[in-house]
Amino acid sequence: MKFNTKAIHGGQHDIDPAYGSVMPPIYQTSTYSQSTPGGHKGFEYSRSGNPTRAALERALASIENGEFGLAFGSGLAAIDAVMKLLKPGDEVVSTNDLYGGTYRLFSTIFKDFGIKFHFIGMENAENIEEYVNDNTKLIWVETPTNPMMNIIDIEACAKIAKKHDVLLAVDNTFATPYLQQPLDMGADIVMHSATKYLGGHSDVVMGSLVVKEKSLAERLLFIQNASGAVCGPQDSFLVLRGLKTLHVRMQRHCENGKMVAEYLNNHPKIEKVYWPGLSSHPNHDIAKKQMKDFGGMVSFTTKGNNYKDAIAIVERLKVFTLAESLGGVESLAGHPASMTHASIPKEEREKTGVVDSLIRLSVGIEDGDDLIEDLKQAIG
Ligand code: P1T
Repeated sequence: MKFNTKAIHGGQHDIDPAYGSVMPPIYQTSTYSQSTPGGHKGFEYSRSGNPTRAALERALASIENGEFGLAFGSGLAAIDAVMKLLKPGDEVVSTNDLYGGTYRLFSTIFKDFGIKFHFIGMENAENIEEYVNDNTKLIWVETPTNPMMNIIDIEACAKIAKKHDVLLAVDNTFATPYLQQPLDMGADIVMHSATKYLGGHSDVVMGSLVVKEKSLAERLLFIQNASGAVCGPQDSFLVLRGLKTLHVRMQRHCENGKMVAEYLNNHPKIEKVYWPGLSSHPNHDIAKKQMKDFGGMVSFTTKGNNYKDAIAIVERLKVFTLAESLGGVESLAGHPASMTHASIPKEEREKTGVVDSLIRLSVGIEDGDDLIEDLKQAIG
């Protein structure tokens, strides 16, 4: 089955044997009757499993070309579950430019649990090997990175992970499986903030993991149930509905992303544009190799690197809404240094390029001309 068909039908065979409904019913229940202890019809308690969530989890596995999907109450809850595979003394090599909340989870909560993190630039994957030792259990990759849009070679990372027998997890939130499928490139775990493109309508907070290997899935399923950070049936339904249009939304996000990136790239007041589709992007060739297109996330800085100029621009935008988050049908603008990445110390974030004039756009699926007009009036 090809991707566009999978997005609609993947894992959804015979969804409602009772009435044949085309969408799964929302099983708004916490528990299930049993004829005798253990005599149930596949579900016993909705933390452990719920039929609506199960329908979504099968769909997630299908679109990522995996075998097992797991849905969580947020993207961070999904990452938290991956980290619980580890023990004190274990080490993680992680992308240094990554979502601020992921950095906070790693560098505060899990650091205090005795896990050591090496935050490094992975644009050249060879850098990773220097930090891998006998204690290393996981390589954590975000690509494209949030918010600098760095591209990391997933296949190269997978080779290193296999060689040293460590897990490779890829946060695929910015790309989505429409653009890249990390499991096919050798990753062990693919993670999403399903809050973003998978849900696609800015109405749900959710996270997901997809894996191929059964023993790894069993460990993660145990953690999902034991820690309990699951999502509810209503939210599962909404994300499943979102998935069905992922391919058409992504196509337009990419078209509009290109239009916006090229407009900004030719604007005299703009210093630098970060979008992997530009031939000037340092890892454009890797993006071309591993992504089908280049997505709708675009970051840029203004000339003079002035905090006030950046704030004035995001305040003047009218079609773009100034807000946290990304990946919905509507265009959003954010100021990473004071919003999504404020939890990263200034000197750390500036090392990766998150300077005061950086603006991040989540380019939506409105008419591209209106988005350009809006940027024109806001930048001047
Ligand atoms: O917000 P939540 O669903 O918990 O997902 C966390 C997360 C994980 N990974 C990436 C790449 C992300 O971008 C996020 C969330 N990001 C934002 C809220 C943001 O505005 O960047």
